[in-house]
Amino acid sequence: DRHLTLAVCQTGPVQRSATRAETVGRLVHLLERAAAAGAELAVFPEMALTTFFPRWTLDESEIEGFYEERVPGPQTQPLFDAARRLRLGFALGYSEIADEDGRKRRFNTMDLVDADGSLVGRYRKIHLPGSEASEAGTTVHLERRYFEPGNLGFPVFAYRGARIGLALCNDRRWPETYRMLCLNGAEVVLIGYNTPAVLAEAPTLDHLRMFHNHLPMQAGAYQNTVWVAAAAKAGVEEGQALIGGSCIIAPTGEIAALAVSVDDEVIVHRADLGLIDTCRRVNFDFARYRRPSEYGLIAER
Ligand code: CDT
Repeated sequence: DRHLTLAVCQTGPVQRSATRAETVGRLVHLLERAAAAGAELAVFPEMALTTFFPRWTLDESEIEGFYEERVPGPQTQPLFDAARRLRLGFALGYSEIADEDGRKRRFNTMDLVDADGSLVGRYRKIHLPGSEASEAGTTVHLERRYFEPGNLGFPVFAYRGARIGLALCNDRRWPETYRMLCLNGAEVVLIGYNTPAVLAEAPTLDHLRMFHNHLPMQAGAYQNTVWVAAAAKAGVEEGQALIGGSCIIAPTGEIAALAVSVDDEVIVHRADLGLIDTCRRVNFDFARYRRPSEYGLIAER
């Protein structure tokens, strides 16, 4: 009888004027609410500490303050102290600046933190959407200007006896993300996202934004027999509307819990990890039925 009580800590917007201390304070409060609801693992959004700055074209001097040089740092320490006090681990998305290969490298990162506040593992976003420079007729989304693609693969980490994978925003739309995590043994996939409610390049798809949020996560959960817990940064941030729809999805593909606001909100579900085996018995006995020898093209192109 294996269970893990998951909490998704959705946040409302983080405006550019917000201080790190204010934002970290909001996250601590959400973690306290998650702990009070019995959560054993919580997930925060992508870039949870700052506004989604890739919506602007900024120069080097303007972007510095959006990145973390180390986590925990002086301003983020209260969140790690809260984890230890509450005995509740979490996944946190943030912008990372790392000294690697003799240069400064920037990644869109998510850390998994243990219930004692120590680092369990790190993921760096692989699928970076948007462009390097703003393009006429499209919603400005410059992740490719501000980040390099992740270089840590799709790692899976042990947490309280469960196997946890991490993914960030656009990663959730790609089947390869879930399959790689599944093949690495994931039982739970934690996701953070910042998703504009409308895209200038495709107004005819506006009514599908929430459908296209849930569709790939439900399919990813079902086809890979994993639990998915996904946290939005939602609401109107610097004049741009971001979707909510944070959710916890079972390996059956069912949405087990769903946020109803576009503000700070905690949703909780006691995830039955045994359901993974049931779903594997029904159809997805991967070792028995998959035919990797026929799938080579997927890794070639
Ligand atoms: N943050 C992030 O990856 N957002 C993307 C929007 C891309 S719009 C060019 C998403 O897939 O939701």
